Amino acid sequence: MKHMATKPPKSAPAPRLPARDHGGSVVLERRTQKTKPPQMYQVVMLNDDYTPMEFVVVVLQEFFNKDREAATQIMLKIHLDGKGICGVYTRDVAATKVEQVLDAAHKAGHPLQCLSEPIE
Ligand code: TYC
Repeated sequence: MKHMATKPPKSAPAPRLPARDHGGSVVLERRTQKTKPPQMYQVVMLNDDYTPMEFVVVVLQEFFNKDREAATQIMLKIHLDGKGICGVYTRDVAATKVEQVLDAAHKAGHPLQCLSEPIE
């Protein structure tokens, strides 16, 4: 096989066997934590000339759990700067948020665009 679709699984970590000291008691070695925090993704919303401001504010409240004040600030930032961050999530949650926004915008007939991108 020339190309593998996914990486082969990493081999399992060596089992932590109890060490015995000379007195016969069991001592467990301390291991440093190996699990990394997951890669996080920011959901970025883009400005356009057609989507109503009110629609963007409602989307930010509904899908990104912003209160009306925060949603309005984010919408205005996008309107003025061309884009803005709606929230930061794990990959699948970010992908779901993007889908929800695009679906709501499409159903309402607005060209609103958003995307997710890895951070750091
Ligand atoms: N620029 C839009 C208008 O003037 C409002 C808008 C804000 C659109 C943010 C998209 O992501 C957006 N109606």
